[in-house]
Amino acid sequence: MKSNEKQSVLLKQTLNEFRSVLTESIEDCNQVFLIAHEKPDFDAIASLGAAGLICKKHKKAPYIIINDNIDDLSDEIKEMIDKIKEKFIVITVDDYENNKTNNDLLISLDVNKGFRTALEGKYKQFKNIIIIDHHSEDENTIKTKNKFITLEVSSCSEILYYLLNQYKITSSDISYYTFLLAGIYLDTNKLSKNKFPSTLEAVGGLINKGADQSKVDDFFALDFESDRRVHSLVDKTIPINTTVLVSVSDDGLYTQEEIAKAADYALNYKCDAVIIAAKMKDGSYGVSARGKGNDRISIDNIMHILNGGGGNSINASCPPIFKDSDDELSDIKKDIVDILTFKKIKGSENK
Ligand SMILES: [Mn+2]
Repeated sequence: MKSNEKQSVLLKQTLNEFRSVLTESIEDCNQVFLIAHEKPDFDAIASLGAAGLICKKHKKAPYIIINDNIDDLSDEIKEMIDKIKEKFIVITVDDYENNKTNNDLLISLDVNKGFRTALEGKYKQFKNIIIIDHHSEDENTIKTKNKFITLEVSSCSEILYYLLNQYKITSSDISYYTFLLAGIYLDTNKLSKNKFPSTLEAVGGLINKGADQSKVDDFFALDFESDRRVHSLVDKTIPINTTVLVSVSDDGLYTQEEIAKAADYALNYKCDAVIIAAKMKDGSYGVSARGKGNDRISIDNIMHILNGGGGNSINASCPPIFKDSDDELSDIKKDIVDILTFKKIKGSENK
């Protein structure tokens, strides 16, 4: 457990103050658009759904932008999106372009870096932007003064749970609570890491409101073939020094999600951090890093130097890396080792 007993109280106080900005912004615009990061996960979709409920409470029907190719998403994510479509309109970036006005609000959920959403390059078109997120900021953070970004929560779902409570919003469809619970479980690896006093309070609250725990278990049930691939990555893990485990693989078989799961799994070993890089079907290398949250190593910073990524002390990743040399595998390994041994330091950005 992290932080002190006041953490939960403080979170609620700062959220309560932020709420007036959120309310005014929703009320003052023509249309609200909601977006999360590309390749949305449980936390992203759950946050989109809950933010939709907040807009509805303020008499605005939001447009939820999901620009991913639906076929590339997992069955669970597809199921969640289908559920959300019962209440909300889900659109693509093209749809947004055809319907934008000069007084639109964008709410960015579970993401603050501009290049991580399908609206990259279009942020200036919005009159107002609000960011609600739990990842650290850097020079790529979308420019806006209206943001609620804290690293002192498990997930974006946790923030949205408290917002729903403060707005006294209840949903007759318990799926929205189930999704938030799944979001929290994902970003805490089923409450094994990155949890705060407020996280456990949120989990209890969601279960109280009827969140379906067996449904959440279904969401996390392992697919046999995929789990074998996850473990093949874990099997390739080697200690780079006494504290960091690294696995690099060029089979070209893996999904970003599998790479993240391998990193989650390998963090069970005695180490401070894990970095997994593996070639994906499109030829790029996906990278996920996980840390135990101590000060000995900053995976957030490592991902930043490696390829402009980031995260926090527990969870970090960077955009896919394309390599075109004959020896791409050892190139990636060398890049990672160089960063770990301080041979590659990106100027002042090195914390
Ligand atoms: Mn998240």
